[in-house]
Amino acid sequence: MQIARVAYEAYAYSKMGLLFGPVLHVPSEAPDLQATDTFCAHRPRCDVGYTGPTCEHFSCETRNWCSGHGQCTALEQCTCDDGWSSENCGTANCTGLNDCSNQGECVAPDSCYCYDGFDGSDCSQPQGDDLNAPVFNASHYYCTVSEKAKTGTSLLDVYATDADQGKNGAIHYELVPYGAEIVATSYLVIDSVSGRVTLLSPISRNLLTTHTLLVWVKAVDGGVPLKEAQAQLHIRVIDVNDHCPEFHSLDSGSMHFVNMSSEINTTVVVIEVTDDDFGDNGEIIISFAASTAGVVRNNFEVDATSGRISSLVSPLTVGSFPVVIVATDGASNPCSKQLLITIQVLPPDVEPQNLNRSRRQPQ
Ligand SMILES: [Ca+2]
Ligand SMILES: [Ca+2]
Ligand SMILES: [Ca+2]
Repeated sequence: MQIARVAYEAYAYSKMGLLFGPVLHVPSEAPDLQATDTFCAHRPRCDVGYTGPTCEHFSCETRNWCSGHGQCTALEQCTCDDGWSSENCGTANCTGLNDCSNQGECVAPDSCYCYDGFDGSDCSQPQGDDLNAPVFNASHYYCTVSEKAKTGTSLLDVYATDADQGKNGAIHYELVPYGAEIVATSYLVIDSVSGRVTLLSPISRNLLTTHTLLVWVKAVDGGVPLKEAQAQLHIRVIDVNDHCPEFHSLDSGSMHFVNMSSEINTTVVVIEVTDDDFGDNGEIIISFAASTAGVVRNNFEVDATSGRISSLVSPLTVGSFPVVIVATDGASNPCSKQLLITIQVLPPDVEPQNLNRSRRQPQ
């Protein structure tokens, strides 16, 4: 908490005007200090209009950050890009289009969005009948993507046409969940004008219940009422081997007892292993390590799939045997994990059940 104390003292001194350097535009009240605060968390909230680690930079916060159409050149002062005006640069200029003839919205410089019933670049014309629905160039679109593909990766382009003119023939695209499969639309985004589908975020394959995402894509025209068409997107997600086998239930060095006179095929222990990948990447082969002693191999075997270790002969060789278990997945770039256990073969007069019980419940 030393850093926290220093940070707070710096804040307090700044309020008393005892610090030299840039003027700090911090608020009049001290910020709340939390027990787990770090220096960053102690950074004072800046007065409106200021930003930066010590609030030394001016901003155009109350000007909506210049609406993305200008530069903040002084405190709460925007210099607008060409075609934009007003204090916050949020007003587009459509004087070249007769200000949309007062029958539409100027949504960008020299770009009108006409109200229902009006059409044309300056919205001066009446909107005719919407005669035709959009038509996709395919009813199904397919693509494949790795679960490691990054945000912004382009997946495919959809395309539709509309035989009408003006607003009635102007198409925009939308993604629509396929029934209850809303998860697909959370990973994808479509450019409403170009129809390009891109990744909104990487797809975690092990969070999906199926390896193919299904989603509808709509093409919607600007008619009143509008007409639309639908096509189906099939996004096949390829699993990447990003998980290694993991051992469960057993600690490294755990000891397992079996009596030397046990029958052949007596279970000594079952090694539980999981792998969160899919297909071959999630398939697991369990084996003894290559270095396993011959006496272990002569007395025991491990089932590659179930992980069950059982006796091969009777009687068994008495002794304490360290055994390294290897779990390897089936990927082309396989991942392996190892676990050390000890198998102890007991003389005939000692019951392994009693030893296991005493280890689990020490008195
Ligand atoms: Ca149309
Ligand atoms: Ca794996
Ligand atoms: Ca995976």
